[in-house]
Order: sequence, then C-alpha cells, then structure tokens
Amino acid sequence: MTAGESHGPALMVIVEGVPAGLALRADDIDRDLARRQRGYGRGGRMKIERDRVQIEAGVRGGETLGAPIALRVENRDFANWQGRMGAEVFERVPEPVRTPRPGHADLAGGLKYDRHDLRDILERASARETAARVAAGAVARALLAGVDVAVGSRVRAIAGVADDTEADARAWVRDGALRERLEASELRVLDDDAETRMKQAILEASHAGDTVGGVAEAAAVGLVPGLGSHVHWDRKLDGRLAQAALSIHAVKAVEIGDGWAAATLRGSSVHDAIGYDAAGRSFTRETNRAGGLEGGITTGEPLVVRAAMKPISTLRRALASVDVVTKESAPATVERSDICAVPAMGVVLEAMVALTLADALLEKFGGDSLGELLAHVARYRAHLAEY
Ligand code: EPS
Repeated sequence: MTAGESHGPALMVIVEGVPAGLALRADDIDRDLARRQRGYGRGGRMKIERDRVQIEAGVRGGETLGAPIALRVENRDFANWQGRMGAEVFERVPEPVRTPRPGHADLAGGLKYDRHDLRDILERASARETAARVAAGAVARALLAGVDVAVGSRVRAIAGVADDTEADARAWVRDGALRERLEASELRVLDDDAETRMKQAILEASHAGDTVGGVAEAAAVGLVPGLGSHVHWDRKLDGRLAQAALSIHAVKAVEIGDGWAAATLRGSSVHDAIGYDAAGRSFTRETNRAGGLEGGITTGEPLVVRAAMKPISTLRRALASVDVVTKESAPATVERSDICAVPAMGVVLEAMVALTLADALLEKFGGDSLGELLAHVARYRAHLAEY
C-alpha cells in the first residue's frame, strides 16, 4: 500500500510478506528510482527531485526481518509548497484548481469525493505516486533475483514511431551489451534511428504545447513453469498482470505475448509447438508468441507484457473545460508536466510485473525465511526434472 501526495512531504509504501534473510540495501532501490526519473521529454519536476529511499522498517543490518518493510521517498518539491500542501490548517486558503483537465482524474475524482478544489484529487492522482511503486518493486526484484528471475523493460513505440528490433528477452533483460544499450538510451530503445525520430516527435509535440504516448514492454526471464493457476479467474496470472499494468497512470491497454496481432492470425501461426530437451530434461518451445503464459500459468519461457500509455493529459495548449464552481467554459488547468513519460512508465511496469510475480512466487512456494523459500523452489525444480 502506498500513500503520499505529489507535493506533500513524501511518498510512502509498506511492503508486506517478504521473507526474512533477504539482502536489501537502499542502493538497490535508489538505482530503480533513478531509472524512473530519466527519459527525454520529462518536465521540470525531475530537475527538482533526486529520488532516494529511506528504509524506515523491516530491514536490519542489510537484511529483511520478515516484518513489514516501510519505505519513504522524500519530495524535495514540498519545500516550494509551504502554505499550500501539508496537513496543517492553512493560514490563507490557497488558490483552488477549478478547471479539470480532460483525461486526468480531476473531474471524476472531484464529483466522487465532493471536492471543489481539484488539487485535492490531482495531488494523489499524479503519477508521482509511481515512485513509491518503483521502490516497492525494487524489493520484489531483489526477492526474484534470489530465485534467478530478472525483470527488464524496453520502449516499443513513442508517438507512433516503433522500435521493432527483434531481440530475445533473455538477451536484453539479463546483463550484457543489449541491456547496457537500453540503459544508456534516453528513451530506453534498441534502435538508434527510431530513437532519433521519437525524440523529434517529442520535441515537435513540446513546441505545439502538446504531449505524446507510446508503448513499453516488460519481460521477466528465469521463471519456473507453474506460477499462477488455471483453476480460478482471479488466479490466472495474465489477468493479474493486466490489472497491475492497467493500474499505472495513463495506461489504457495491455498486451501479453502477441496480443492483438494474434487475433488476426490462424491458430497454426499463433501457438508455440512443444518439444523436449532430453539432456536438459525440460520441455522446449521454438517460439514464444504466448508471452510465457498458457492457461494463466507461466510456461518457463520469458514473460512478455506490453502496456500502451495515452499522452499525458496536462497540455500547455489546454483543451476546453468548465469551471466546476461557476460552470462557465474555461481552458483546462495547466500544471507543470512531462511531454512524454513512456520510458518511465516502462520502469514502473517492471515494478508492477515484479510485484505481481513475487506474489505468485510466494503463493506457490511460501516460506518465512529466504532459505525456506529457496528449499521449496529447489524441490519443485527437482520434481520438474522427474516429471
Ligand atoms: C511526476 C511528478 C509530477 C508530474 C508527473 C509525474 O510532478 P509535478 O506535478 O510537480 O510536475 O511531473 O505527473 C503527471 C504528469 C501527472 O499528470 O500526474 C513523477 O514523479 O513522475
């Protein structure tokens, strides 16, 4: 559970259920927080913040205790919002936000929570909250790394410009040249030419007072077959991943494996034929169009989830709106904002995938300590070889 407003004192998150004995350092979390802050097309806020985690509880001497882990990320910008944010009664009522932005939570949230200063909605609806998710996701990532699972992301498209570079997730998620290329790229892409054209589109949108969206892909490698389940709708891992991905700010569509494209093809060119590797005593696939999931269960192939982000709804050239008090037409509120946050969304998607997979892992294997969890996983791997 996260808490925190965009311009409040801090973002917080409590992560529950992590076994004892997992090595966890603030540096591991800060690395992901920094990755979330990057990307061509970000707004002024990222120049103010230097997101760093404070581990407040659940970790002692660099190892988890099995207790709830409490994390805090300070908002440096809070210093600039004295008298307008914070829990104390205001000395002077701050200027209210009264013209909702089409596409943001402003109007729907204002109606629902009966607030006429829409700042009461937008502060919590802001994508700033994803910093807390990324902090929590880094804890999940550390747990997954303990069972040799790695999660990464790449940007697939921005403003209609695609990076169609074919690359096996096993190659770009694990450390190596491709991963380094992704981390060095301002837009987290593999294709330099596509990156140039994407940046141009972002720049043009910026000049026009507009914003752009796109698609990011997250992949997890090293998974055992058997996480998730076919037996109930809410235990199917694809459904749970879709919920996790769609909960990210501005994400409007999710795709697993070949997703939408599979709907246009024949079954014979969609499903992944099965083979057997006698030496490795494991089942094999030459293709992975299913994106690592069949029947809501991991197959052991790379798990591939894509999320489509709409353009950010704060437009410098504002769309038409209505003052929620006077009901008169007025341009929508303009808050400082990003032009494009697709690379950051990819890092958030990694966090949501990691959290969902960590849940599924603990559900299947359990264990109060890391040692117990690893023993359960080892026994299951031995069963798979004997199957
Ligand atoms: C964000 C922080 C926010 C926005 C952005 C994401 O900070 P501020 O409102 O001070 O500029 O930049 O959120 C949105 C664009 C939005 O519409 O909510 C962050 O930390 O990622």
